[in-house]
Amino acid sequence: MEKLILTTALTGAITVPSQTPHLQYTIDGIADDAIACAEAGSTSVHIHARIPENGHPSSDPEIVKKIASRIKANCDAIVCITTGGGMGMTPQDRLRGAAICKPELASFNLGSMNFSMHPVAKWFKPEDWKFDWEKDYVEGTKDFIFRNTFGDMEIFAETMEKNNVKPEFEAYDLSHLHNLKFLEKSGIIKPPYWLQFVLGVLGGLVATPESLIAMVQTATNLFGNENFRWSVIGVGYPMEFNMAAMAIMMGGHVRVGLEDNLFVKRKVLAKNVDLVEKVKRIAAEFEREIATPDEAREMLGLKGLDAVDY
Ligand code: KMH
Ligand code: ZN
Repeated sequence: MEKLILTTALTGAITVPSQTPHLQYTIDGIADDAIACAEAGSTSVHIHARIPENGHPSSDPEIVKKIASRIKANCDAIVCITTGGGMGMTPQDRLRGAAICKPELASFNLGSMNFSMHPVAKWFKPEDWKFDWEKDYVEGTKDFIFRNTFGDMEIFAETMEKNNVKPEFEAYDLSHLHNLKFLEKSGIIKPPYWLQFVLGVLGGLVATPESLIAMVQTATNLFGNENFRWSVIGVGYPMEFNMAAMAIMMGGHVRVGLEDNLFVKRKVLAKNVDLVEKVKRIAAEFEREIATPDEAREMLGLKGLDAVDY
């Protein structure tokens, strides 16, 4: 089996500071967290920006550029910049960071969906919220539609093509793979694909072995084994590690990180690096080596850090 591409998703745009003291949201905090994960063996880091003063998700390309630049100055990890952004951002807002920084990878979300975490709000008493924006933000996800229309996806595809940014396709359900097939048949996107199966979002496919096998099987049927590589994200604990263990056994790849899961064990809050170390232990038991960034660049056909614009 080929080496394991281990991606770490550091902050996302849904995890809020009150959920865990380990969520980094300053420029140096996020970048240094990424560097620590790279030093621990993470092949690729997936970054979202936050407003440094209060941790609110941000699409400010200048913040994104400062985070990506600090990471590049200190390690050779692949940087994947989000175009998923967060609640309240337009598709154009969401694209700015990737369009300006021209990273090797940027996320490309394959369909619209409900993307909610409102049940989390009931765990907090009013005085528990660290920042005044959090409660409304979390409760507001009850009515959040994560928009990725076919029109949006054409714009994402054109912008990434123009800036020589390879899409990391985020598929949250089986229909998203069929959407990618439609984009392929329309001549908008062409293989080979780097697919992230994102399982367990409230609004997407649940994170179970059956779901993962269905996603792999559907992708194989639609694109052919030779035309894609896949990685999996299990949202929440223990799903993150259940899916990781399956992917390690099946020859897939893995994403961990506080964007998707806060716990390294039941009720034990984790730093991102703790999640990386746990996946490394699981991979070691299956004798699956972790790919270096350059090995992953070779596997994914990435342009190299000399060609980015940050
Ligand atoms: N924050 C979610 C709404 C991505 O990075 O492209 C979507 C997301 C996926 O984070
Ligand atoms: Zn993301």
